Amino acid sequence: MSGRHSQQELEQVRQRIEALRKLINYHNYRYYVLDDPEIPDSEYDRLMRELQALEEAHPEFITPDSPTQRVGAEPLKEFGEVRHKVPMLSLENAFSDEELREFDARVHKLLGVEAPIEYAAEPKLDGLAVSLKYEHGVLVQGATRGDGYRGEDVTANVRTIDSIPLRLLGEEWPEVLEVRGEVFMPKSGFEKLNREARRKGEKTFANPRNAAAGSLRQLDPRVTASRPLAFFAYGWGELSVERLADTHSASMLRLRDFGLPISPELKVLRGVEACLAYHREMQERRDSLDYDIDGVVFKVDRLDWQERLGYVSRAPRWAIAHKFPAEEALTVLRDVEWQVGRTGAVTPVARLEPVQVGGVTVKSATLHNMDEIEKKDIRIGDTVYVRRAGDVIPEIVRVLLERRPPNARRIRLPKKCPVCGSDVIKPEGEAIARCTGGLYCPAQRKESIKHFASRRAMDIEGLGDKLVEQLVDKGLVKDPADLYGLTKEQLVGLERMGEKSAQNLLDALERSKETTLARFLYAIGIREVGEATAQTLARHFGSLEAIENASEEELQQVPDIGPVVAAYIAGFFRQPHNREVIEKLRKAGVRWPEGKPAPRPEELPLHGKTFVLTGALSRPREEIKEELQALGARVSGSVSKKTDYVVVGEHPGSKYDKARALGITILDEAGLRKLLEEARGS
Ligand code: I6G
Repeated sequence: MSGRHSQQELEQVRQRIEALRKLINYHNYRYYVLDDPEIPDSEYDRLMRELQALEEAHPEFITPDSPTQRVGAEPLKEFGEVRHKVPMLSLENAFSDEELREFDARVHKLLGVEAPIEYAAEPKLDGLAVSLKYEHGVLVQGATRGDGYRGEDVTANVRTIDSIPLRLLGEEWPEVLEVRGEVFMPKSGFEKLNREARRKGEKTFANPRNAAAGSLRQLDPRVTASRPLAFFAYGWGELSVERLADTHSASMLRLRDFGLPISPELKVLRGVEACLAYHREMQERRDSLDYDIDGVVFKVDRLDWQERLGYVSRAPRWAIAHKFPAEEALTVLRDVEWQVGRTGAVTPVARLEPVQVGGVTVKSATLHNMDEIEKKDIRIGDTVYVRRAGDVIPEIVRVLLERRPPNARRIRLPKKCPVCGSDVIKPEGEAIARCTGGLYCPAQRKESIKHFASRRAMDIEGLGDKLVEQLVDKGLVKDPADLYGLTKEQLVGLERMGEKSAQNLLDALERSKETTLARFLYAIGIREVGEATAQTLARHFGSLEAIENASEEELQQVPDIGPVVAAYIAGFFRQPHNREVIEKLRKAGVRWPEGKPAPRPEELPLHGKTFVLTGALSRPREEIKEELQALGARVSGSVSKKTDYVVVGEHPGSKYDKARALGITILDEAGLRKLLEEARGS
């Protein structure tokens, strides 16, 4: 007997702990490596909680490779040094089709082979190369590439990356296995991280690569754990066996069987023309991938041939990175204009000498805010590098100082709002400057009315941006409630507005009065209250009155609402002006069912449905994803037999082919719109 527990009971606990760890590791593999989860998140969380509870009661059974032990280490003073037994080399680059053909010709010549060569191909991720060392199947060390011979010991940090297994699956792995690959930040995670940082007035990252590097090189692993990092293996270093397989591609599949994520785009191609076609395909699909890539890597697939080819200086002769042409261009910054948004944010927009960037003419670019302008030392008249990445707004990367003309002008934040003349303020420590005009400012008024009328808010059909601008400019509408007082006579006097369209608009206004609390909360434009937060608020409180009267502490009890958002909500309802507009709206007949809590997750119309988005879509992916998630759907990055719908834009890639092969329902954008409308019951 040992204390309160008999030996037999302890053995049972130990066995259950062991079984739970195995189960959790297996489900991690299904989720991160195969992207084909077998169980819902709630069930996974339940297994984790059970393991945590058992380990808390029996700390003697905790091992470092337990899935509960990802974040444990205390902050470091500095990183230790790791010597790479097998150097982490770099790759030679090809910048054109011609250079790739030359590489292939060289391989043929050195090997003395005439038949087409088989190459393993995969995208080159724009992340950070790392080495992960496993001994007896347990992760014992993580290191950066450093100078190729010595890197930094980032073990505590790589342990926090959920897709990196702490213990390998199965029993087939070699005793020592050093895996090499790329740590990166998915674009969706990067956007979310920056959105949060902006909301808190904190520093944002310039791009996913910087965000990944900044997150991995943190002395406090808890910070790394809070960042959405991911990992794909691309090769190996030290091995206690001679080989994992006879080819590179088969070796990669073995790594995948051990539980390590590899690129889903890995392919074996025969001959250089197939490689060039793959390069073109990946370039077309580049924007639709959830991670940044800057080219593709080709490796001679046969390992015996790799050995014969060997190395030159610091790069293998059997591999090459075929880079994409830069999506950056030089142009001149002609002027800066200031735009005023719905919440009064005064944002600088660069007016540029038109320039072609990656096949698109760019005339303007975002300058983000004054801090960015100062950090990059941008002046009017400067020659600047403009970057266009995917469907994001082009941005100015840096200035070519040697071309600065003597009359270059400093950019100054206007003291007065360019639209209404109210003071512009930039609170200490915040990056964003704001017009203090509130709804007195026509720009804020226009934007808040456009938002109020938009499809996902009050859904007032026929009230487009141009019409809102006319209504505000003519003084017919000062706040959203004024919309419901418009008369046919007033409308018919407007540009491009006949009797019929005026009547249609009045009918649409009438229809919009019947709404839901969540839509109404979203429509009134409280800062940081998007669709999802509005739904959570509505579900939690059930009535507008309860939200209006909630204290900041009570608001913080709602899932996902922190102190900043709680302060915005409470502040909004403290403003007499806002309460008056709400009262006016209610008097005009705007109504919603109250008292009833909104649906629970399992009652949402798309609960349990998995969607995959592919190809170039007409709206930002993040926006579509949020709409789907607000209706209860899951959005996944890859197609499997568990996928219910694949939404296809232009130039879809292999996900489309896979969906067709698996007989999964395929939707174009119109089909998606219809499905969303049906789900919303609108
Ligand atoms: O930096 C790299 C990125 C991707 C690589 C690499 C890779 O394969 C997909 N492969 C090797 C062999 C090396 N660096 C040295």
